[in-house]
Amino acid sequence: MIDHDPPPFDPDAYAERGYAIVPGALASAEVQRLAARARAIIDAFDPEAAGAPFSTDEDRREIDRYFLESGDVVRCFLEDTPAGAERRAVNKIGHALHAHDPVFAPVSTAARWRAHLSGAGLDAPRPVQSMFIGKDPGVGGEVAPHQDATFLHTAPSTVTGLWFALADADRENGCLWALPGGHREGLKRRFVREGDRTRFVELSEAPWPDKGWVPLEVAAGTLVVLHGLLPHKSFANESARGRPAYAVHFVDDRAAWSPDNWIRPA
Ligand SMILES: O=C(O)CCC(=O)C(=O)O
Repeated sequence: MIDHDPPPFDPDAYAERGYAIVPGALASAEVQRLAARARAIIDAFDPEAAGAPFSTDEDRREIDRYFLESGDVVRCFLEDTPAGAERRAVNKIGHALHAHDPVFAPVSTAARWRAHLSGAGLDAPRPVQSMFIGKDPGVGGEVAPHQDATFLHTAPSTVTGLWFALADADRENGCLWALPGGHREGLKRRFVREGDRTRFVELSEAPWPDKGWVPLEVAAGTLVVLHGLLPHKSFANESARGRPAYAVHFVDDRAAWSPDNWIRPA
């Protein structure tokens, strides 16, 4: 299903800023296939199966077994919509589309993105987590500032995100925002699993800066390569346009996987 060769990206700009923007990484037919596949998964999903709504407030994830058991399956998570809301929107589908979904898996292989991953410093890349993020019009929730290395820890830190826009993303519909250079400031917190419980371990008391964030406004089909220590976030989508995206997170197999990560890959 490779429609075309993905364009290269600039490793120097990546090293400097902590992210790289690669327009045209997915052909438009591929973008449409992925978006249609996500819609089909969501249409087949019974919201009652999801239990409590998924919350984008990180602290409430701690008690969510539905979340903890999703590392090796394809499962829908609900938006935290107010009680009594007519429609229960899906916030995301996770966390093993890269392994199990016939449409998402071929887009997720390391071979296809080898040059980008190697430019980002991963010579033995392995996908460990993936998610489709809906950001539906009017209901797509905020994603609080975070670093992906909080959730996927290796020593040394190697997690690298490949984030694909499946529609044009801009300030109006809740595009990604990043803190350029913030990947050099170290890891702020870790999300660790102890049995069926999880908790955050704070590594720095410094709050996220208010200033310096930049919007990553990109066209559908664009790939954004995200350094695992780069602070990023997105605002709620209050517009009438969706902002679907697909993200796959890779680690380098030569690094030591931290056994207290929430996810337990096979
Ligand atoms: O798409 C978003 O709004 C957030 C995605 C994200 O945080 C990630 O892929 O790590």
